[in-house]
Amino acid sequence: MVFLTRTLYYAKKIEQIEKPMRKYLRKGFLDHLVLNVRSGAGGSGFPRFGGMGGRGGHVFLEAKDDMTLKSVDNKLKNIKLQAGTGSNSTAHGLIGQPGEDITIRVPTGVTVYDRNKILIGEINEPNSKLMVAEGGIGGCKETDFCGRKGRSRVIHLDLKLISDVALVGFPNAGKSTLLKTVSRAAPKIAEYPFTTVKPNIGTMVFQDMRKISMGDLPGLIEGAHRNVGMGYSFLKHIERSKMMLFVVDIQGFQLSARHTRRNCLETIVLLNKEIELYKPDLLEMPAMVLINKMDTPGAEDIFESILPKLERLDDFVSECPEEIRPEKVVTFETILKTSLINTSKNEINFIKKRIRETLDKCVEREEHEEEDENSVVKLISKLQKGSEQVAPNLV
Ligand SMILES: Nc1nc2c(ncn2[C@@H]2O[C@H](COP(=O)(O)OP(=O)(O)OP(=O)(O)O)[C@@H](O)[C@H]2O)c(=O)[nH]1
Ligand SMILES: [Mg+2]
Repeated sequence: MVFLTRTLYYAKKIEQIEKPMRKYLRKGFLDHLVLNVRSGAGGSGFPRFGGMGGRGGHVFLEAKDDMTLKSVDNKLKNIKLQAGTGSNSTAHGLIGQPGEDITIRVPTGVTVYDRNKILIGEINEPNSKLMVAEGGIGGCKETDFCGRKGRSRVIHLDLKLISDVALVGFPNAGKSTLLKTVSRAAPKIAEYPFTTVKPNIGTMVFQDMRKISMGDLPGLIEGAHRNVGMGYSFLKHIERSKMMLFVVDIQGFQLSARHTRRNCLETIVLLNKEIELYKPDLLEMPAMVLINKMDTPGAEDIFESILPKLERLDDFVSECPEEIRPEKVVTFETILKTSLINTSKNEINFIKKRIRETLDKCVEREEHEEEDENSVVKLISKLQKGSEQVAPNLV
């Protein structure tokens, strides 16, 4: 009996961890797609004259900004993704023509894996190409003049959105309101949690035509890394961003009467913890926090009391209960407060300016660090070369 109870307990735990994303939540947004592709076979060689068959066609993926995985899926449904066969070598044409390649247009930001989840490659630049199945070589002396077969491959396309700034926050904090305020995007906004069920990207345009893209992600809650709420699958979209922007409600958050109420500081610590549990490296990314809903009762007093703790988050975190305490603590480059439903044009411009400054400051710092690293490498190699030159000749 005890054994059975234990087994059921663990089965339930595994089910909780691997709970798949509910289908209706994924509707309209695909960030994973599986394709079957086949490269072409090589043509036969011509043994009598040493002729070589044409190679089989390759299969490529090419990044295009106007594509989404949904459009790839719609377009390729019922289409056989098979590249052409190389032509045979003949007495009239000793070198066979190569088979026709196929190029599949996919969105920028796709990572490609094979069926065993082994990485084939990434396509992060628009118009860049990646070969996913190489055509068989044409028949020649080495192959006994038989063309090699094409390669059949199952490929997994995993899309991670690319935006400069990723919005991170609990549900209802005002992430979509921020995106709507600073860009021309029109995300859905409502007073209930989980209004946003798929990522949206908007672009902030500045007077000097500088553009900064911002990704609005579905809200995170405690246990997101275990796929609770909208789940962890959206956390991956932070990975390709340059900066995280935490948006939090000054009044904190409570999902329902059954759940613990978390105050504003706790929501920040919990977001930190969820990101850490997903991928601690993400916490090295530059971050900024926007405390929203400053129009609500007592907001100014709460802000005054939490500001010193926010500025020294490390100290505050060390006093937090163990279950919410992260090991690695995020550092906020900028702390702002606002009321997004009452913003004037000046305030919107101020928020945009601070986001831009924070982003640029961090990028600049990274470049400096890279330069410093490069100059150290150069110095070492110079010293090594120098020592080679002055080393006494012992012969
Ligand atoms: N009082 C007040 N309400 C706000 C403010 N900003 C946003 N709201 C309201 O808060 C609610 C949630 O806003 P959203 O922008 O949808 O929040 P979200 O973070 O995108 O929420 P999810 O998509 O559920 O994760 C809406 O009813 C907004 O009108 C604010 O500054 N003050
Ligand atoms: Mg939203």
